[in-house]
Amino acid sequence: MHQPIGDPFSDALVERLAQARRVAVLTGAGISAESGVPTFRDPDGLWQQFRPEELANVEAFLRNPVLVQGWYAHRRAVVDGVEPNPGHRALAELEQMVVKKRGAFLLATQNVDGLHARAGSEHLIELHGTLTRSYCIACEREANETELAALESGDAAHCPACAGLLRPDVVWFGEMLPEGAMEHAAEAAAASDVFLSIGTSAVVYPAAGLPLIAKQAGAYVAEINPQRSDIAFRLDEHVRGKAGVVLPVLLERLRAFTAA
Ligand code: BV8
Repeated sequence: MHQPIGDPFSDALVERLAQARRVAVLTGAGISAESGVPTFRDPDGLWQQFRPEELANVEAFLRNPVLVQGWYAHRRAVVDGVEPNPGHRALAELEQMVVKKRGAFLLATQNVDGLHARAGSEHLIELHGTLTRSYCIACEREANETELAALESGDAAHCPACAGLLRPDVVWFGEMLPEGAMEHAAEAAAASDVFLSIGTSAVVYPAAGLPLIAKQAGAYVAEINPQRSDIAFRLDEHVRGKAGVVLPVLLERLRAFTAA
């Protein structure tokens, strides 16, 4: 099949994806980069000025709750000010395409920005939780809008019910993922015909193990990323490109293939 210029996808990937009954996807911060949300490890990434050990763990939070709550308040403000990009929307369309032909689709994201849900993805697992919720570390009561607003004020925010500290509902280093999240994602990866790993450096486990679980189980696994990740050499295909640019091209190819 003739590949239009600027189309980095192999015919093999397009054909397999068009004919796939079960599709699973893992995304990382890279898919939100074109919405204006900084990634972690890129040169302008979040962790250039801070190290994950200083912020994304319980000890750092207890040592300096104002700093950590402030970092998340800043990230919430960034996310509130941006929109899902064509990459997020292309994945929501791919889900509809697969589900419409009675296939199985699952998107497991490491992102906590809520943009996949805002783009319309429904078969979605937020492996590392979400910035959009906070809760009290003492009584686990979820913070409401007013209490969240207090968080934005820069003070250490406390639960009105028990004065415990409020924390974001995200998974920090050394913490377990939400109950059943990894099991569900691993099951979908192992059952998938095609697995897409998009916008992730694939360095944080257990999430980064999902593409390898899919590969070991016989799926066709493609990575979509301007760079090659640490696990690219173990996958079937590396598609060099920005998610917001190439995913819409992939959907165009799939629509053309299906219409042919
Ligand atoms: C766990 C949420 C069981 C919060 C995050 C010692 C003690 C304890 C645990 C460990 C240990 N040693 C190792 C571990 C396991 C640890 C881990 O993997 N550590 C790593 C650093 C070695 N994992 C854990 O702790 C996990 N829990 O294992 O529990 C346990 C418990 C106790 C003891 C032992 C085991 C929990 C990990 C979750 C951490 N939370 N985030 C928050 O967001 O603040 S991690 C965070 O970074 C993300 O969620 C993501 O998972 C991770 C990686 O980031 P990426 O999303 O990949 O982003 P990155 O910037 O790295 O890369 C961006 C990519 O996009 C790049 O490749 C770039 O090229 C590309 N890109 C850029 N632009 C674009 C693009 N791609 C496409 N289009 C573009 N336009």
